[in-house]
Amino acid sequence: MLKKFWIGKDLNKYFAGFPAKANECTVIKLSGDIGMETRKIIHVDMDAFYAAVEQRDRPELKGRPVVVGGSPQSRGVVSTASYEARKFGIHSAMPLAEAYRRCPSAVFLPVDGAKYKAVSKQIHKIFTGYTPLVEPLSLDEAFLDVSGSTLLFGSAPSIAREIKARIAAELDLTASVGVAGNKFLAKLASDLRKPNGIVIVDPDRVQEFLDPLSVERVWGVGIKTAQRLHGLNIKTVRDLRSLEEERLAGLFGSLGSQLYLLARGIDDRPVESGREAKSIGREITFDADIRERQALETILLKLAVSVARRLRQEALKARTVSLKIRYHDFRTVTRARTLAALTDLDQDIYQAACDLLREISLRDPVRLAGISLHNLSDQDDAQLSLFGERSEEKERLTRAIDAVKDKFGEGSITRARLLEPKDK
Ligand code: TTP
Ligand code: MG
Repeated sequence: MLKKFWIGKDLNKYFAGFPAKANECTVIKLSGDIGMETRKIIHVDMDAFYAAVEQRDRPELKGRPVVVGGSPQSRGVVSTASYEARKFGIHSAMPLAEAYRRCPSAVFLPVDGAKYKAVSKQIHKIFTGYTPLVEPLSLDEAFLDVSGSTLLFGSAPSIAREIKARIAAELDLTASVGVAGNKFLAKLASDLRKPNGIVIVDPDRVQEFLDPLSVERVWGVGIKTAQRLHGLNIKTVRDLRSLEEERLAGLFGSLGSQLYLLARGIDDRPVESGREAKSIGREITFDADIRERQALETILLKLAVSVARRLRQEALKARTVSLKIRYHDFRTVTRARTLAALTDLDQDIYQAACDLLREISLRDPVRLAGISLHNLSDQDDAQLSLFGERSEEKERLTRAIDAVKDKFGEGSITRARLLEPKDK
């Protein structure tokens, strides 16, 4: 079967001539929001960034302890320290006076924000040579989704190696890089062999990779949560996995449900590269697993009504509808469809989601369904109806329903199919 890759506005700009049109109506694998089984994420984090830039620009500082943050006589704190200075126990956020006490022979330098910003721009430019889906976390750190780039640039690990090599050759700096199937794992990986490291998480050995790590490394676990977990004798990710989902949710609320998934290496957060990548989505985890298509379609309707309403509240329209299904064993598939025209109507989104559901096997029970909208725009590019019925009429009806909801609340009007038997 011919595999089609979605090429949105961004990607078209980048990879002109690739065999797909942005506005054709086709079932696609949406780069940036594809199922975790195929997503390829790279996390890059520069080593001792401010200090490394200073050492590069003043070669006499290479190999010496360098502390960036200001004069040791000032009351400021350390922004960062070179790896040579870290051997003395100096680290970010430590008072400069304390850093001086630990290593009086270190070179103390002021923070040159403009310079680091300029270098950061150069690094970003290298990233966007491989994918437009780049999400910077700070001046020296970013996620890249290269799922749609491998045909052109090779495997994710080879892209990661190339990026490291280019940062070294073109900027004379080193970076640590993680490659994995999601953001959580990629960020963990980049941190494991610092400085100048590369860690590739084999999708088949995620649990092996995660289990020995301490719970503090799990996204969302701060000092307080770590203390509570230690109190329960939970020290490693392997220990964390022994807690049942209900128990974790009871202990930590929604963070608990997140920890349950992360401990199993599951993280669906997409790489968000700015306004164009902004998405609106909603998902529901069911109380009990579902197998029946009709029950799932009812849930899709509820989700479609909800995300379409959000869209209209933000005065946006969407071109791409994405459906996520998670099975009882956490396998997750995502399918997306680019529509022929922008829409903010419940029916259009519901219809697209139902079409996508037909692409997905329902042999196994499902524990979660989600709809997300991508390729959002505040421009009205077409009055065309997508699915036959006259669009104007549907729009008028939708506005009227919104007006009632604005006035009387979200529950004031509900589609008959969404009513529970007891409501009838
Ligand atoms: P980090 O990536 O946290 O640190 P780093 O790059 O210096 O060292 P490494 O990643 O190898 O451990 O932060 C990036 C830059 O952000 C850092 O060079 C300086 C700045 N920074 C601060 O100004 N204050 C802080 O508290 C931290 C943590 C970083
Ligand atoms: Mg860094």
